[in-house]
Amino acid sequence: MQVMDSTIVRSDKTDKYQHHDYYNIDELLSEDHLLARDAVRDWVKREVSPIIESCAEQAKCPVHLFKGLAEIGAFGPSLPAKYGGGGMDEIAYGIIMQELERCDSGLRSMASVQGSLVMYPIYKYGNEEQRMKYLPKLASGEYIGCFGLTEPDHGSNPSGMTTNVVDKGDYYLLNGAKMWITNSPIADIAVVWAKNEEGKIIGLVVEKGMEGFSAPEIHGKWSLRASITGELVFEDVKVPKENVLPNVMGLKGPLGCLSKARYGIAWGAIGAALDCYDSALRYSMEREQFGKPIGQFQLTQKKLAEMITEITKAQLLAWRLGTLANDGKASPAQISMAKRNNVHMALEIAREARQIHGGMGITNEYPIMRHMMNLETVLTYEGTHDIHLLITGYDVTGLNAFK
Ligand code: TGC
Ligand code: FAD
Repeated sequence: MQVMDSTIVRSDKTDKYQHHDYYNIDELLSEDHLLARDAVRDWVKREVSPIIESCAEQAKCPVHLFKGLAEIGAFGPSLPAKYGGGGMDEIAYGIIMQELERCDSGLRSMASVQGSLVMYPIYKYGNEEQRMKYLPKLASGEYIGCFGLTEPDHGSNPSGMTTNVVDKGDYYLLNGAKMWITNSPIADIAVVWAKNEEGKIIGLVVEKGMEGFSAPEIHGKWSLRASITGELVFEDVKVPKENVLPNVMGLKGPLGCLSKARYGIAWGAIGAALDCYDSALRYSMEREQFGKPIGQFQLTQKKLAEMITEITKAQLLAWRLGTLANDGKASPAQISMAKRNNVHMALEIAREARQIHGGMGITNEYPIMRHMMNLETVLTYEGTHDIHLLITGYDVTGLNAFK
């Protein structure tokens, strides 16, 4: 059982976040969606909001929260209950990610990686033995997982990866390195993508403690500071053959997981935007200059009105994507459009909200700079802003800019 790091400080400030639903989008949600959202919001306000600034300031991942995240059903909300998932639909998954990222993108990352990038591939591409071995432990937070696709020399272009396996009869010999891996230094298992001797990409579950496997931490991040990031280094690691995910081969394996996680980010980023908007709206009522609240000036109103307009558009995009996903009809390109639009929207809103807060906007009194810095990562990981644009470009023209 992980206990809270004693250097993390609990603030006595109250999380005053109010619910903003300009287009009555709640009416599109079911009772189950609303219950799931309220449970996550209550937990976040109670357990995470009071410590998140301290975690970010000290670059400490609140590892003790894995169990709590499991209890509120944040790991694999739309995976089958038989394997420890929530058995809910894709909109419930989205709304849970939104509530987590309303607090911090790093908190949402903890859940995205565990549910969509570790549990999902084991569920989708693994055999029954692998599912029963790993999924319940991941769902309960007993195991922490990570996902290794990116390499030092292959980020946007994972098909160029050089991490590789050689068949040694009863095991595979794994060599190579992965870079920028969320949770790697604290992970019990890593879902790793590597090329076999035919140059085909396969997925393997690498376990902590295997000889030749290490996961050093990457330090010095000014973004996603409450999330831990590291490398994965494989030096002649003997991976038993039963750890290979048997039901997928090729880049579509990891990209299929990314579709799941990018979908969650399309919802999650709205949470960060809502938190910035909420703070800016309240501040604009409280802060007076020239004898009146700054919210009374037309230029402040323009900012606030544009913020809620963009948030509302993003909410509708996410909701429609959710209904398509529930019918199994959300295409990777549609997911790319929503991830790209909603993350960029959130980053722009964080910048406008910072201006409304004036000098106070750069302090840790308000969540704005933390969200803004986090969103710089969110704009880049899971496919950069420009890569998603090129995916849309390919989809509408049929012409592939990557080849
Ligand atoms: P391409 O030839 O287009 O595709 C190869 C195969 O994959 C299929 N496919 C997909 N399948 C499912 N979902 C998707 N989103 C898919 N996109 C493509 C495709 O149909 C094809 O299948 P098949 O059967 O024909 O073999 O591949 P390409 O090499 O040209 O690459 C295309 C490109 C550039 C779009 C792709 O490489 C890409 O998306 N690059 C971005 C890399 C990326 O997003 N990396 C993310 C790393 S993980 C991460 O950031 C986690 S952050 C975690 C946290 O939240 O903390
Ligand atoms: P590059 O691919 O080198 O891109 C640099 C710039 O070039 C970008 O602006 C990009 O858009 C542009 N560019 C590249 N190709 C093209 C092109 N064809 N046309 C136009 N522009 C182009 N990865 C994992 O596998 N697992 C994780 O858990 C994970 N977690 C992460 C956590 C953090 C905090 C960060 C920062 C990253 C994480 N990543 C993870 C890696 C992330 O997915 C990559 O950073 C991302 O895919 C971009 O790769 P890169 O950083 O190598 O940038």
